[in-house]
Amino acid sequence: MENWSWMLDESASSVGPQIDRLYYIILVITGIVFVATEVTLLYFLFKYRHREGHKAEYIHGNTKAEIIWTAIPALIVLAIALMSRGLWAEIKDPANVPADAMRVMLEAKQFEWNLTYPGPDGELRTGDDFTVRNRLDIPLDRPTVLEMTSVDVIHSFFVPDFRLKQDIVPGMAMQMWFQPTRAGVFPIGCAELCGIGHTRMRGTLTVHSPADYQAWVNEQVQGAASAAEPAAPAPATQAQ
Ligand SMILES: [Cu+2]
Repeated sequence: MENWSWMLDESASSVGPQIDRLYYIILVITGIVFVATEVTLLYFLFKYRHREGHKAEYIHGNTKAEIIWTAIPALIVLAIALMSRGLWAEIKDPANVPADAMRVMLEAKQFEWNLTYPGPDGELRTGDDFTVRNRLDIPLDRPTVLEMTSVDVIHSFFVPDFRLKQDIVPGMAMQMWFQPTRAGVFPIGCAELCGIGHTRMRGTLTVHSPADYQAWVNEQVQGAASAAEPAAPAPATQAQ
């Protein structure tokens, strides 16, 4: 609790500052509405309290007031939608994914994240791809785009430090890109109650320096190759 703060932690992705800005704008608007509503409530509680000799009277409402208090929130919500629309499209519209982005496939299922990486050839959907469970490892120097699918129910891929969250709906292909701004290890969670093991659906996002990322890829590819080898002699030992 020593580092506790009212403010958000420093973000670790290129879109973080813009999302934080929207967050604080919405926090200020809802904060003002909250305080104004509560103050008004307390005022009326006091003003119309029970007093001897005062009789309650029937009033029918006020159309003008109702129009005003419906229109103002509607305009505020519309303004927030328009303000956030551009950033949403920038992150999630496939047309805006940078051409040099590294493509990683993310398959959500009860209760894990399976991530398929382009192997040493840098191309996804080729023979040297490899799949890792609950680990998203990416290089610092370039954008990453996630191609997200779910095999069972709705999950939500959530990286708080990157300010990214995306529902993954079965039958739909979702995309989201981002560029990390610093190396480090960040938690991944599922933000959609997706079944009994929902809370186990956690992972880590590791941002490596470019050289470290290459080393990690080589390690995974070699690991996959050596894991495949001992599988062949297994029937012979069983036959003894
Ligand atoms: Cu889930």
